[in-house]
Amino acid sequence: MAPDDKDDAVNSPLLGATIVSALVACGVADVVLAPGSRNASLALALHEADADARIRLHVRIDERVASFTALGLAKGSDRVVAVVTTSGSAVGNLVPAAQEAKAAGVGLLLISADRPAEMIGTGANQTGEQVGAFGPAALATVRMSSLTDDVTLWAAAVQRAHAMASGRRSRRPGPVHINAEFSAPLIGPVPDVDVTLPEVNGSDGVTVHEVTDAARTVVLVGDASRTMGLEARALAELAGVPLFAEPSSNARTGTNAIAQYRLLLDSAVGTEIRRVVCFGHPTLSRPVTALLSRRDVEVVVVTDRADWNDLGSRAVAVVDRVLLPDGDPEWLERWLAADRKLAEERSGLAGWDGHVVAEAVVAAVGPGEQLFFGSSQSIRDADLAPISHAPARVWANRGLSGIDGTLSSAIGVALACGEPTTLLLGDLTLQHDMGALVAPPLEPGCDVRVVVVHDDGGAIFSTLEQGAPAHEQAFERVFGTPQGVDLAAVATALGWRATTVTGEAELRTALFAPVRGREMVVAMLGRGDRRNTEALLKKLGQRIN
Ligand SMILES: Cc1ncc(C[n+]2csc(CCOP(=O)(O)OP(=O)(O)O)c2C)c(N)n1
Ligand SMILES: [Mg+2]
Repeated sequence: MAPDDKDDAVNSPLLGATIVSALVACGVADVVLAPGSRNASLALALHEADADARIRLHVRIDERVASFTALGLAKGSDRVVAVVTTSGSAVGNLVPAAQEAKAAGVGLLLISADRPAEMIGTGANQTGEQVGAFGPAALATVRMSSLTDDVTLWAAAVQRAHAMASGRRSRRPGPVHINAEFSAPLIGPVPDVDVTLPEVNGSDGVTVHEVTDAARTVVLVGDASRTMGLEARALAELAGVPLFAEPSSNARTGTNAIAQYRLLLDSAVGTEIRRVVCFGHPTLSRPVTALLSRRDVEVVVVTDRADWNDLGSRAVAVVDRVLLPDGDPEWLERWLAADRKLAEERSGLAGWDGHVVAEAVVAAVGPGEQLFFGSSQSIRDADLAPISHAPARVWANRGLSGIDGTLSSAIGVALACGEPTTLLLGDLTLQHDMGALVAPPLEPGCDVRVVVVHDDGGAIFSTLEQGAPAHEQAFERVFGTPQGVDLAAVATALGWRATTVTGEAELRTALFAPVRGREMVVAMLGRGDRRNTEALLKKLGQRIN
């Protein structure tokens, strides 16, 4: 204990034990702990609960790794997961995972041990403003103190926090703020304003939207849970309409899925779309955003969330379910034919690039396995890969599409599901979460294969405006950011089995072996051709008739 520590902690062991017991009573199964002094009573209570098999404890030294591991555990188990830290700057390291959890709607309990409030601002060691540390990322803050010894009150506080985290009390609980700013002049003639508002699902009951004519309709699925993905796929197949499914939609399979829909949206058949039934959170491409913003396209949003996604603000209905009549078989056949034709044209271009890696990974994982995609180019390359008819369960952090915490999240999914998990990600994304390469020897392990697309820098930026020749001088230093790291050597030093591959056959051989323990496959690529390849693909897609 620090000499400036004035608090009287006689009730602290009781508080720590009460919090842990209340977590167990609420049904929390996994807790991630980052050790410290202030949270010692929680650490001991958690250790005991783990020994009694009342919870599963995961200890991580880095709070950011701990919190993204908790995020992955929560996603994989579809349950609230707690992450426990000590006081001070430790707490701030939970912010990125909290932001992702907020955006993606994942239940986390962020439990920080703090000093008594009276010591804040005195200069006492490790005293900072922890209340409010998450800003808008946290749905609410519940406070507890060992100045009392009221176990009932403490337990109730944990239960309240759990109920809010789980979303049990409403679809998506949290404070809502409307801030209207009025500038002078404040009065004048009142203009006529004609607004059309979407039909929105209510807070109780299930809203069904019946579409009477499914002509020129498509089903689009962004990042989505397995349940939602299955629902979307079933709708498309029952109605016989094309299915556009992002890699983390859990719907990218079956007879109606159009593998290269993104490239076909500007083709002749793409311009004929008149209705999109949209599930999940589409984030991957500008052509999709443009489609959802088109004035000649009616958008119907299917969601179980109060904060639905309507990228182009064009939704005519926001509902729990949609009924579609039979679509036109010719419409579906035109899409399937366009997809086949584009695939043929692309096959002549195939070289060793990110598309080949993504294709090989998608083809290598199957039912009973988990597949996690990092942000950036890898998931977009997988969005053009052939449809898998025996897909794995798929995951990605698409709430805010960060490149942070990706390996931690995938390890969390692997720990939660207990199934072989493959992660496909870029080299910078991996380096952003290098701490997660540390495999704590006393902790539960998992089978995880990390496939790194090592093109030494951010390939995605070459495809964007900053990749144009005009910015060539600055590009490598401020966008490409090559780090020159031998990732296989780093992984090996931290106890991973690592292989480096430089061609497709080698990659497929490496992926063929079953996933056992912690293994990394580093696919060495160049970034040089990215911009031209993307431009060529765009052109090929536009020309398909
Ligand atoms: C936390 C966070 N910081 C920065 C970004 C911006 N960003 C998007 S992609 C990217 C580069 C990713 O490079 P890499 O992982 O190598 O993937 P590649 O583009 O090469 O496929 C960056 C820095 C982000 N999405 N998230
Ligand atoms: Mg890269």
